[in-house]
Parts: sequence; structure tokens; C-alpha cells
Amino acid sequence: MIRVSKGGQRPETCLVVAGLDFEEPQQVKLAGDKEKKEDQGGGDTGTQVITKPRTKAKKPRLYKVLLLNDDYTPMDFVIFILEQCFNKSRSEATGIMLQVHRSGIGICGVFTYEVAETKVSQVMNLAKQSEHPLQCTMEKE
Ligand code: TYC
Repeated sequence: MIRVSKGGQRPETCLVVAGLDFEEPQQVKLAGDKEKKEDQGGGDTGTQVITKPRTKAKKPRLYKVLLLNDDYTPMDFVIFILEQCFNKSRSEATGIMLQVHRSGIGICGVFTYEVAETKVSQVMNLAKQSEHPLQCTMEKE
């Protein structure tokens, strides 16, 4: 008997790499397995846990990267951030900056977890280097 993964939550340690995902343990019989062998007490049960790659790619969760308004960060710096880190055109960047300036918060983009985390770090590092209090954060879509 061998346990393979199928359906449901993925294990904590699981990585999603190039569309491959892993599935929750499920028992699968292989040729030569003896019926109920592992249920008959002690010793090596002949049971192992393996993970079987999922054939269908699961959609990754997405995260919004948000900019917060403050009274001190120059508007030009926010536009620069939106152009450099989020590949916005000058006019898109100006629109988002003004939206944040007027409403207090705005969306720079929507990304997978790791990409969103990287963008937030880049923005925070650039703001820190330039000694601006600009805040950037991420939130589940
Ligand atoms: N409110 C800032 C100012 O008047 C501009 C600003 C816009 C700051 C967006 C942060 O995320 C921000 N200089």
C-alpha cells in the first residue's frame, strides 16, 4: 500500500512550481500489495507517504499591492515608484497617485503572493533610501 496525495488542502511544505501542485494523502494500491497488511499490528507496515503531482494546475491566490497616502512623500516620488516598480505609464501612474492622495489608498497591481511581497519590499526599500514615509502593503484579493 502506498499513500499518494489527492484533492483538498495541500501540505504545509508543498511548493507550487511551474504549475505542478501536490495533493492530500490518499491510499492507492500497487501491484503486489497485500490486503490490509498494515492493519495487522506492529513492525513495518509497508506503507509510505508520497506525493503525486496534480495534473490540473490550481489557480494561485492573488494579492493586491496597495499604496497608502501620507502628507510628506512628494507626488513625483510616488509617480516614479509606480513607473519603476509597477510598469505604469506616466499618465496611469499620475492617476493612481492622485487616487491615493484623494482617497487615502490605491491599488498598484494584483500579483501572486511572492511577486506581491517582492513589490512591497522594493517600494519600502526605495522609500526608506529616499527618507520618505511612503507605506506600501498587500491584501488578499
Ligand atoms: N499626499 C502626498 C502629498 O500631498 C502625495 C502622496 C500620494 C503620498 C500618494 C503618498 O501614496 C501616496 N505630497
